[in-house]
Amino acid sequence: MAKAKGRSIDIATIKMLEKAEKEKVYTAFDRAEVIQPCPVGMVGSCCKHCSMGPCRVSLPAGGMETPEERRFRIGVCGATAETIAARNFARMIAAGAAAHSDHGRRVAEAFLAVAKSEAAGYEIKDEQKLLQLALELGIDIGERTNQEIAVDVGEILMKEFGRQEGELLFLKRAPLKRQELWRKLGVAPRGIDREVVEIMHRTHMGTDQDYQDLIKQGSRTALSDGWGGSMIATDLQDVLFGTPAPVLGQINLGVLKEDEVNLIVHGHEPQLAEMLAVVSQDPEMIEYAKSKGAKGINLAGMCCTANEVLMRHGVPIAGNFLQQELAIVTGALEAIVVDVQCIMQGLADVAQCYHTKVITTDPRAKIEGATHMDFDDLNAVETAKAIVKAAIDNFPNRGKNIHIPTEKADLIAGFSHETINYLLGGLYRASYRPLNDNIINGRIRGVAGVVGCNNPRVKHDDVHVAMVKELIKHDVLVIQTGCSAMACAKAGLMVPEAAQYAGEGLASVCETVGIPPVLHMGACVDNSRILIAATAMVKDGGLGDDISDLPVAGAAPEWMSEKAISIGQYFVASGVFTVFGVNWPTLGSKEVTDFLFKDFEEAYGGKWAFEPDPIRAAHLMIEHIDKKRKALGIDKARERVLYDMEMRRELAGA
Ligand code: SF4
Ligand code: MSK
Repeated sequence: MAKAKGRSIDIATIKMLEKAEKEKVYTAFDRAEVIQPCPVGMVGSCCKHCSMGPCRVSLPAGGMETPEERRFRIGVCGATAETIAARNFARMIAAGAAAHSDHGRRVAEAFLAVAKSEAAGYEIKDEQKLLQLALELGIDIGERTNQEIAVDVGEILMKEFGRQEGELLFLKRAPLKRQELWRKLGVAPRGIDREVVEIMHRTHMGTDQDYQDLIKQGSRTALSDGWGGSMIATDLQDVLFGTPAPVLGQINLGVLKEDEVNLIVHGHEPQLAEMLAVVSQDPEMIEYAKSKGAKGINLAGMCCTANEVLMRHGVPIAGNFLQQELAIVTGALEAIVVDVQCIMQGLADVAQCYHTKVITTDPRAKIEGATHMDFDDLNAVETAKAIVKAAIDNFPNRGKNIHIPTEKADLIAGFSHETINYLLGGLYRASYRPLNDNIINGRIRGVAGVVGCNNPRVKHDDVHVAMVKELIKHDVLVIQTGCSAMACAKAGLMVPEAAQYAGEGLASVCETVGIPPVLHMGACVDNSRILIAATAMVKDGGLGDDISDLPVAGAAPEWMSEKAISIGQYFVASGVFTVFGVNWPTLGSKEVTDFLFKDFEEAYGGKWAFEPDPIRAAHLMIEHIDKKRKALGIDKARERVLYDMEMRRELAGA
């Protein structure tokens, strides 16, 4: 019990860890204890880019070295600790950007297939967003059908991946000053694939050996993710499946049901999950489930796929990244259906101890020991039915040792940029004006984006929740995506009642507008929504003329994925101060770390920081927000926030 309690703050997780221990089932929590991180690799000081190495250029014990010692702390080829740390960091960005962007490419392919009527079962759900996108891209609307327009939109955006010159189209969405800065610094991305390939080339043995130059290409590549691949994914998903609007949902392992076929969809791309949401409610499939002794079919989500289907269909979330194996440990999961990213190979091992089927569905992501059932966008209904049927057929195979924890929490999800615009400004004057006004008058101190994964190197969910509570206590409105959003939702922070944890100013705004102090904005690719929201704040006026002027900050306190590094880098290069926890992958080089943590601010207006303690990290963010408030000349307003009845009436009428 004590061991499990030390690993998570989430009761459902603790209960399943205890069950796993009793049943001698080993999960990521156990493996993280057995496998200690390599101290050289952890700080970015190991290079294995050629077979003269691998070369480990770690600092001597104590971290200090003489210039003489430093001369010998180099690889066989002469690569310095700086070059090695920067190369490793750049490759993390390349992998993260590639993952997000390949997601965007698959969505664009599905989008084009729907537009050309080749993918039965899908349809364009958000006509208004399609037309806005078409206008933005200079596409003729006239009397043309939505499908004709969508073909043009899909083809133009698909070309962004293979574009060789010029600039990505969505860069124009950024504040003008930011666009000019990117051009001046030479980091405006040309094409999405091109930037990733160029990092792989530059980091090949004997190519780019200047750490600043390597990081510069890292910025260019990360920007091609945030303002390219991820943004394309988000926009096309919205047009195809609907732009999220607030929806009440439930989260945690308690959403699994003892008397129904439980099916979890896990991964990132929403095409499969969308179709499973439809097919699992098909009366024919429900009848089939009943014929096997179940009362129905219970679809739930995990990781970012969960965010996608919750926002658009209200499908409950079973848990975040570190709960994936624990869902199997309940003994009540018939199938975990996965697509791409953040899927632990350990699922297949854990599933061996229970009846759960692990079903891979994407040709790019197979797992030894899992069942592979190709999901085909062009034959989506039939392939989704076959997957659901496989889960139903597995229901009679359940063992006796079933325990579904009772814990589950309510949350409100679906705060897209469009929704925030509407909620704050109303249907006819949709804008960010009330948000900006409340920042200027000090009721809201600033805005923080807290995102990212879980990592068993730290106590599960603890760092997210502690950081977010500290931020809202100090009147910082928090917006969230990914597994971080799920951690805070489980802790009850995504319902309006959570205003009780907020400072007086933030609480009063939340109560007036009817929003929680912590807003769920979607999945990992939806961090692009945060870029758009930040740009909207700049454009609404009163808070400077660039993202770097805003009193905002970002964090990924339990990060583990290379995608998180790409996200962090595009936020920093867009002008946002960003703090990461757990560990920092360039600590092996003081120069590279100082470059990212200090020099970057001068060039980009944003910079990185590393602080594993959530309270200290929250205060770094608050300090940054206060620094920006001071520069904007709105720091005095904060000191005057004392609420009498008149002020409350004025706020209610705002
Ligand atoms: Fe060692 Fe240089 Fe080869 Fe890296 S590229 S493994 S530092 S010799
Ligand atoms: S799923 S990238 S563990 S947030 Fe997007 Fe969660 Fe991190 Fe994967």
